[in-house]
Amino acid sequence: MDAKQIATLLCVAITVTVGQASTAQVANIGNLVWMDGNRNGVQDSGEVGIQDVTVQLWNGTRTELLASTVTSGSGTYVLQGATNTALRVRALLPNASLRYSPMDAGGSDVLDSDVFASGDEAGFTAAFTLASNVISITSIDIGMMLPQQANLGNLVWEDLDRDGIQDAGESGILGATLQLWNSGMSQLFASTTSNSVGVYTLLTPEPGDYRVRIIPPTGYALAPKDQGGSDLLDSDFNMFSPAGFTDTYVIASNVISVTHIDAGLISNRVFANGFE
Ligand SMILES: [Ca+2]
Ligand SMILES: [Ca+2]
Ligand SMILES: [Ca+2]
Ligand SMILES: [Ca+2]
Repeated sequence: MDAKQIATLLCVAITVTVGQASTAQVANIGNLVWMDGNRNGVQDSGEVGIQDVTVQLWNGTRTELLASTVTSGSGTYVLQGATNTALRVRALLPNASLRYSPMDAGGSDVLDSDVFASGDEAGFTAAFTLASNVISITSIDIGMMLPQQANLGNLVWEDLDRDGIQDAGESGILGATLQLWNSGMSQLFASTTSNSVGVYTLLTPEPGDYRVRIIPPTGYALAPKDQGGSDLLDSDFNMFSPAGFTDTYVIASNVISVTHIDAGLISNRVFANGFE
């Protein structure tokens, strides 16, 4: 704190002293919006502030916007609010790719994020009331983060004996189309094809509920699903209802990779020959 800041504080203190005890005073409320690189809700060394984030002050019931500002180049903000009345701070996500960090993580209010991460109150703090002798609070901080993405995969194989199980000698199939859909199968997020050894990877945009869909190459049909006792070795795509889709996979926020979503394919040619 430099001499000017001290002088400012003294000035405020004097104002408090001469004012009526029952009169609401004004306090500075702050002070940081930061990029939570490791998504843990804690301000860690190396995590920097985010510039030009709109931060607002609302009344406690969120019916009245009282003040608004934007963060500085170092991610700091200051809002002025009355003491002795319920208030909330709100920070707006500066773009659609960001999310709020987990709230109240770790053990320190100085280092945590103070806004709800989801729900109706996402981006708002809980209501708080500053005592009349408070002139500045700097522990109201907001963490923002990129959502965790997860790789889903990873094998399309030729099920020579048509038992729905990955056996020795059964190799990968090139050129199957794999798609990532929401659980309701109304939104397509990503598409890829299996490579020369039958491997594919789809990247989820964020944690959530997903299904993978397969469109087999010409001449192939799906093997039976969930055969044998091992999810690592079975086929996970429905032959019917909904045909070509897996069941729903719930991808939690701490999941970075799922590699047992595999598809067994049966060659129509082999199938036909078998019944000739
Ligand atoms: Ca962090
Ligand atoms: Ca805090
Ligand atoms: Ca097999
Ligand atoms: Ca599996």
